[in-house]
Amino acid sequence: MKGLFASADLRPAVQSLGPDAQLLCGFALPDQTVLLADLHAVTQQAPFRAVTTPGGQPMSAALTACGLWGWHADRKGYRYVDRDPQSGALWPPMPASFLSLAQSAAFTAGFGPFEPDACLMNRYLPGGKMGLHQDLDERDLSQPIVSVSLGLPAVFVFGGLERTGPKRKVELLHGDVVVWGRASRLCYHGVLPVADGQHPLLGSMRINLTFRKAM
Ligand code: MD6
Ligand code: FE
Repeated sequence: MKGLFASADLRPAVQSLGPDAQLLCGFALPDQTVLLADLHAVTQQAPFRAVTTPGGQPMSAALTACGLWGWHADRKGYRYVDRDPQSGALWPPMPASFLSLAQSAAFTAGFGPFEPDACLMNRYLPGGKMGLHQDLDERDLSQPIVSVSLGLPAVFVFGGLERTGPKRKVELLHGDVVVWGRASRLCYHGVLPVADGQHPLLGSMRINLTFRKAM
């Protein structure tokens, strides 16, 4: 999709996606070097892995996590687990760079103190997508979701509290951060198939970090 704006530099710094939902354009860019180094270290300890949904379908995005809780999907369902099912070890600690980025993004988007205890990481290869869903496995829905996009661009679809109904489509570029909470906390959202391409730092992939207060 050709974006609405001719160049990333011409986008407004903040775009509203609805009540209590904001796109902070390029918010993570000043920290990208340390974020990518920490991402590399965390995914050495807990590598991206393919997961299968409870319905038995492979998810097109590969998954891993850091922080106290990681989100896992298998035949038994979706749930937060405190250990990496692949290694049996605790999930790697959330790097300080991740935590401070998530907290400053939540603050900038108008939320109070954000104390994420889970960072889910998804790796999309070209063609990878995420169907329309709500994030509702967290026990604490009073805290927002902070989502950081790295690598290849993707089109994010953001709807309302019902699966049907109007949706916004917005392109997420490397370094963009989306924050949604309160009135929008349970909004349906998804990611259209990632187009083929090469990102100068990440190559042929998109990585999304989502921060939540899970428990
Ligand atoms: C995105 N990700 O990749 C949006 N939700 O931009 C999600 O909505 C998401 O990556 C639940 C679990 C993992 C995710
Ligand atoms: Fe989600």
